[in-house]
Amino acid sequence: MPTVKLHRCSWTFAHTEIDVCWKVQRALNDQGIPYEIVKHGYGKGARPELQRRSGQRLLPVIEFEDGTTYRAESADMAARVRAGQLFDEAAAAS
Ligand SMILES: N[C@@H](CCC(=O)N[C@@H](CS)C(=O)NCC(=O)O)C(=O)O
Repeated sequence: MPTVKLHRCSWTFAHTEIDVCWKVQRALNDQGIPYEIVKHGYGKGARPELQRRSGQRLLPVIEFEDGTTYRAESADMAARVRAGQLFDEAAAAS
């Protein structure tokens, strides 16, 4: 299975569903999808690299091995992971 990078906040209040990054991280854990964490500082002005890669500045973002990125509402991202469709290009296009 390919490895992905999970771009997420550098901190977390608690491992709860309120933490949007953790929501996606937990889905990856539960699905057994290997990932590396890339931590980002907080603040909309602090993420020029994320902006360049994904075209926007919010986290979480999943980066695939080919460098393409996936960003949606965290609940939708987690649902796609849990549905086993993370690597499904049809899901990405929908
Ligand atoms: N409703 C969005 C919220 C995304 C969001 O606010 N992400 C935070 C995670 S820390 C963020 O990037 N905040 C920094 C900012 O707004 O610049 C989701 O669930 O994905």
